[in-house]
Amino acid sequence: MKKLLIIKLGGSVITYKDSPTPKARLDTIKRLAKEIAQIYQQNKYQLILVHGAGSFGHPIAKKYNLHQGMKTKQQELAFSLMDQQMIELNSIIIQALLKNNLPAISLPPRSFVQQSAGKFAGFDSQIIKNCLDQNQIPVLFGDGVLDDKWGCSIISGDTIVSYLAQKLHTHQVIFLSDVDGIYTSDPKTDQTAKLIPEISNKNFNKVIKGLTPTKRHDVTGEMQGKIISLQRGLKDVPVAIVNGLKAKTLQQVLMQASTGTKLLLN
Ligand code: IP8
Repeated sequence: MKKLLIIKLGGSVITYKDSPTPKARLDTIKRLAKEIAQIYQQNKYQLILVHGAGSFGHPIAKKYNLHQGMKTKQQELAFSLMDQQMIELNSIIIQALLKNNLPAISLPPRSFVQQSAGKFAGFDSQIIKNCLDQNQIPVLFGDGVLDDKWGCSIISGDTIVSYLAQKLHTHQVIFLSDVDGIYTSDPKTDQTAKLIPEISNKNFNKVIKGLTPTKRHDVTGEMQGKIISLQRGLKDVPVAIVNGLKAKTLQQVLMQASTGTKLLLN
């Protein structure tokens, strides 16, 4: 029986997140595709991949306030353009996976998720199970979706990860970030920030307080949003948050080498 691994490729790992226009980290994507192929070839795991939006989604969502709905013609067009940009990013990733002989299949959330006033209420995960049964690797992503109250809203890849992890019998969730894990404060601006090796129910609230989002280019709450959506969804599923910009971290996590932040809530 294969174990289910859900891997989130963070937007800051697969794109230059601070770029105002879409810009992919092609070399990193290539390397990660190779590393994912090595895991797949071990024949021990079923894989679900979920990727973030980075500069393909956040700047345009922020510019046109698409996380708060669409009312104007300009927003309608921007929503369409954002969705197209996400397809482009997804296609770059699928192509890299295919080059490594991975049977990756794209599942754009906009085609099966509808939200209500920005709130996610789940979706039918049977399609994902069917893909896994056929040895396919479903690839989902944070996306712009229709919203019955606002017209449109954004679903973060993190929400999808925590939903799937609770719906399916998940062995482990791995988040690839552009830093080594969760820190006591933002390691990019605070030199005194310290890596938190483990998050449990005990230190959860304290950790959350230290994570103040910069909101520069991000419409889904950065690390704080990530952890909060994890806490809602992930009970009893081990989570590792590690640096995807460093080679071989994925393998290290699976070999239980202590790296990054481990999170286990119950
Ligand atoms: O980067 C956001 O997904 P995330 C999706 O996983 C868009 O939070 C389109 C901004």
